[in-house]
Amino acid sequence: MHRRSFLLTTAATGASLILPPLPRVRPRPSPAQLRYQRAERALFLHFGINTFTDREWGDGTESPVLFNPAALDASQWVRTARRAGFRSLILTAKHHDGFCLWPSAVTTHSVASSPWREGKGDVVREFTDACRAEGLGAGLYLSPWDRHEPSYGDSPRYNGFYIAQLTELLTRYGPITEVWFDGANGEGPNGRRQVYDWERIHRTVRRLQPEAVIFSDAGPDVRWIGNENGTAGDPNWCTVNPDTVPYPGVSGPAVEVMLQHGDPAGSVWRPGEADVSIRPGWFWHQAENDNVKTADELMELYFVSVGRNANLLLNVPPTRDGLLHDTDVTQLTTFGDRLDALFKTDLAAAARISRSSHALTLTLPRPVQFDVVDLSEAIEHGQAIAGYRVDAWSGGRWATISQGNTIGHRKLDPVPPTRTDRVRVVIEKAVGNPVMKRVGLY
Ligand code: FUL
Repeated sequence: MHRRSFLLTTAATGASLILPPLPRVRPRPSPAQLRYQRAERALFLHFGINTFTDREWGDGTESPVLFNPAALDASQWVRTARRAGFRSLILTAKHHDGFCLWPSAVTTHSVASSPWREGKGDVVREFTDACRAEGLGAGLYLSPWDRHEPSYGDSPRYNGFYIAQLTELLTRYGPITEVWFDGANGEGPNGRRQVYDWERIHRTVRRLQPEAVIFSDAGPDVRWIGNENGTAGDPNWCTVNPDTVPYPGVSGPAVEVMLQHGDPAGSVWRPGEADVSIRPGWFWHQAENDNVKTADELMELYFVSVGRNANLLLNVPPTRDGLLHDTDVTQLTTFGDRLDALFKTDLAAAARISRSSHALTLTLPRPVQFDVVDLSEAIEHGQAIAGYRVDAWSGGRWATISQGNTIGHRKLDPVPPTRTDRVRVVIEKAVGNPVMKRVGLY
């Protein structure tokens, strides 16, 4: 059997492997969630009026006249993403300041009131067209919090306005892969608080873009990982208890733990997405040009996000020209090259595989030297491994080189440089029936 198609099933292997209490039917990913998880990383683009005011959060009083990215070229964003191995991008169509990067029919606070392309431009159009031209997924961020819109805080009215904007974005621009709902929000005018109609918002996405995944603190498809530094918890389960995080923006210690770690006994499948910016801020600021994360730092982030069963959403903000900055492009493409080099040759590719009820052993034709173990569960069957160890055969006995809790879509374990011709993965604990998909050595 080829190693990649190998399945290890410890179906019903005795009670010692099974930890109670568990839902009777283990949650599994939807086809859209599975597609999303397999894509592993996306590029985030924070771009808007803040780019021109040098702020992170605008207050909604900014003049649209400030928006004029003279050299804007969305295909530069998308080509860079592709070159660095990213499979999709997400653009901030509207941030908290309310300025719209597309000509919305329900507000004049948009590109239509700017000098850019003489008020005839549409950044969302150029972005989605560029994604499609390069074969990458296009996602959109539409801030629920809107500090410009007068109806904000008058809940039914603003909900109608928000649904109208969402409908424009989801009907004008072809397939959208991910819809991103931020948890940040504040008071409306006169201290009135907006009560969002999440149910209607979700229904609208499902109706207009049934293939898209919906992101927020509270999913329903993809959950925020609970911090903005790109780091997933360890362990990190794709399952959560939805009652602990009922709506975006809810906070508290239990919420943080649920977002970071998920819950092995959780009743819904809601994998984590780890967002982080390549710069200190989310928007481009001249003063941060010397503070761009290096390819080495991005590699470290990859191991604590993708390597911990989460997707990585890496923000690279376009400049005032409307282009990704040279420094960011260099670090990003070097990062992509490093990943390619690291995962180019799987040293376990020629392994003979044998399995028992709870272990998988790779026997290689000759010794190989590696320092990364790459593990995957067949998550289409759910996530069940709750404890494992990796052993290498050395000096006539097995020595443990790594130990972990859960695996999920992907777990990357850096190990001390190890030379051996035999490796085994032993499943020590499971919730349900663990199905191991793949072991790679790099
Ligand atoms: C936060 C926002 O307030 C930030 O400005 C940024 O958009 C980040 C991704 O999410 O909640």
